[in-house]
Amino acid sequence: MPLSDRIRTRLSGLAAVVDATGRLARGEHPEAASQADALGSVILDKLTHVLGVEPQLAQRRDWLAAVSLAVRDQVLDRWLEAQRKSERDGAKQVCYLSAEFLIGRLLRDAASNLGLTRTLEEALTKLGAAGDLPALAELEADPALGNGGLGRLAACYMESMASLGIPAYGYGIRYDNGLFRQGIHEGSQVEEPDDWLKGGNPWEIERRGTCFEIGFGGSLEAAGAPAGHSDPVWRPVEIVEAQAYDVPVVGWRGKRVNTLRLWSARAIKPLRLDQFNGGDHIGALYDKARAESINQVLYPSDSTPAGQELRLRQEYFFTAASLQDLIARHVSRFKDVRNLADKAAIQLNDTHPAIAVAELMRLLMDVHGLTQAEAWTITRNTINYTNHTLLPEAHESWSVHLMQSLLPRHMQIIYAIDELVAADVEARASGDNAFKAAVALVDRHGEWRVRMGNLAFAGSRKVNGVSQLHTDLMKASVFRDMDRLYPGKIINKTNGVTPRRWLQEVNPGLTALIRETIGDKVLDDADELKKLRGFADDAGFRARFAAVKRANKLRLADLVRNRLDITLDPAALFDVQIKRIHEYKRQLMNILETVAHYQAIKANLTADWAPRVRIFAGKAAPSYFMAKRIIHLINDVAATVNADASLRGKLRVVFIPNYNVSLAEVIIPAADLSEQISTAGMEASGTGNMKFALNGAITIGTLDGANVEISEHVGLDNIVIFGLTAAEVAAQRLAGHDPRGQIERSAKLKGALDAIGAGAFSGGDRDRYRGLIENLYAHDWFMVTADFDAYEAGQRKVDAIWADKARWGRVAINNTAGMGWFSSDRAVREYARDIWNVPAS
Ligand code: 26Q
Repeated sequence: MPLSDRIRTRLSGLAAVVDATGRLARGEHPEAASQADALGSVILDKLTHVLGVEPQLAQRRDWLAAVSLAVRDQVLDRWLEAQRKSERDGAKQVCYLSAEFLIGRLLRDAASNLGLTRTLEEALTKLGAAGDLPALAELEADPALGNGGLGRLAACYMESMASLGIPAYGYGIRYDNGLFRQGIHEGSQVEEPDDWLKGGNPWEIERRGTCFEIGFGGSLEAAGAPAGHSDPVWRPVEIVEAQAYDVPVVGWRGKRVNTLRLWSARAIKPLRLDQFNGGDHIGALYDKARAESINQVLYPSDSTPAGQELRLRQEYFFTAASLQDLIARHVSRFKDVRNLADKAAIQLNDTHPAIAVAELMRLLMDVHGLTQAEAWTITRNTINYTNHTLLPEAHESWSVHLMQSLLPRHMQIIYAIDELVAADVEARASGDNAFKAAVALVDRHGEWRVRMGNLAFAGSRKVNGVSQLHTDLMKASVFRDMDRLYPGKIINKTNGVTPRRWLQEVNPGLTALIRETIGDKVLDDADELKKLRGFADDAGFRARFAAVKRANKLRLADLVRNRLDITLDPAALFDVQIKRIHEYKRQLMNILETVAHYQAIKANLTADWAPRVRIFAGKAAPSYFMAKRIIHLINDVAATVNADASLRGKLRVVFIPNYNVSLAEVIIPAADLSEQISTAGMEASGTGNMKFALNGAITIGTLDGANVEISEHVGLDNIVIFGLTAAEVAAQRLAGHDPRGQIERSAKLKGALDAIGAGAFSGGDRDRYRGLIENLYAHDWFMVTADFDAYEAGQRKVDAIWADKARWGRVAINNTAGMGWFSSDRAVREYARDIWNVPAS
């Protein structure tokens, strides 16, 4: 039957399967085929009645929109049901406040968690849509509302909370422009805006009725309230409106659908009509432009806080809107704000929303009339804080001057909390002024600044690190004094990743093999992966495991050929480092070893070199000069190596531009080797490390962050650990590290640096990498020279394992088998039990 006739037939059958509201009548179609027909009918209905497109003329993007809306209908049913249920049973809710949610594309995720993927594929085939599911799904914009690990962790936790049936709201910012798109021009990074909303977003629902006013600036006036009650009235000079956009978060098997509520700013009076009529057409829109600037862009820094006022406005904007929303919902449910701590747990994802401590105090005192003491108790029983970094330059602080002018009432409250903390010190260690200064919320050395870490810490019930090592180091360094003042407050919650997205969805081949081998229970309990250990010695299973990996490598090779016109041999070892470019993550050490390896091959072309592909991807903060130079070096080395015919079949180097969640989804299942080589003590946890191992890659890594726990779970025989420990790094820094001596003692490192310095990869330009090299000789804060030889030896160990295919297979399988514990379900269950005090299934 021709397409148009088929469509007509489907449309005529529509009424039978779609009820009056356009929803698919569930449960009436036991047969898979009829389910596909029913879903197909809804898709056609969306195409014609929502998008207004003639099915025969529909383009791929129209099909994608129609499919997304059809799946969304099913999501909405469960979403409303979840909300009704929470309303009924008055359950405690989790509020996850995060400036970043790196959620990735949603169609495949939602379809997969609802068990709709097959039906959808079938429906599309039957409809003769302009593209199959993978082709359509790839057209979806990848919402890049985060920089990296912290934002992606928030997304994994949202998915796990829904999967475990925990009522939760994620609160963040609806950035008009996500993280910049990275282009590579003549080897260097160029940044382009990411206008991801251009094509519309079927996954969000604009909540016109959910708006809150957010004030900035102005002054405080005395109101003459009774003693013990809050007196000042804050009269902001500027007020913007926060408007909610909700994105559904679908749990595994549709267990629960939670809400990710993202705020967008708008002016209360967007147009000054008299000014416009007076001819000032631009000036008349000033308020609109100023308000909307708040959610215009995501700050592209992933470590150093940008000191701009706009950043503080963003932080306060989304935090204040979220707390107002939380309290409004709470009061409407329970009629009283005093039991807030029993009914809500707030989690601060790093210090970006730390102003919540002062804002919650303000709302409780100034709006709800509680005393400071009452407000302080509720605040400290409701809020919790997760720290994600030890880098001192990444610890947020705002000048008292700025805080005072932008948020005068909050500054006053911060001083009041500061006094409470000082009183706690006095009670413990009377007269210890050094102690007092260390835990103070206001740093009074030089220009006075508010320390957001101390504010978050003081205002929280629990404070957690994201791996055991990181938590231990938190207690020993940044929060040593806070830990002494409030012992027991710091706890560890090692990160996890969702096995739905990071195994089932990205690696259907491996998932099918695993299910066939150990059964379907693994889909609901990642701990079941352990059972794969029993198959590591099974040559037949190893062959199938290897075949899946090879298929994934072919897919990545396709992508690289299409995007970069470079051909990769799927038989080569795919050695991957993908993450933000940062000196502490040591992409520089990786590329230096690549150069050393290249030189070794060149010196002995006839030896039996195991073919390797060194794959890099990652963005550098636009203002991070060193990181951008490292990207340039990787591209320069890639150009030289890949152009050298004598290396064909031995070594390839690729830098894949514009790293994002979608790219990670193709690269990770295709990796043989995972590079997790940060300077020990500097990577708080890492989560990419977990995704690679879960997909059967072997890790070469330092004893840093969660690598330590990965090595415990997979066993030291199944991971290549090298280099200084965190304690050794600290000791060596203290004793004075001698990078020049290290370089002189390492022929390979010296050879690589000399070649780069001589312009071997920069067309004879000796200046391009002078700064990078001089910095290594002079300081080498990140211990690249100290760890280089150990890293190089580790790489040779990798070669030795690779040479023995049976051994490689066993090790790879043991990695997948050992990763169940790193499921975000485990992590979220621990948060639920030890921090939020909410039930989880
Ligand atoms: C702060 C102020 C102004 C502008 C930007 C920022 C900013 C933005 C993002 C500061 C830090 C970040 C992100 C930090 C981050 O991603 N940390 C990573 O968190 C992961 C999840 O816990 C860990 O696995 C990583 O080890 C850690 O680096």
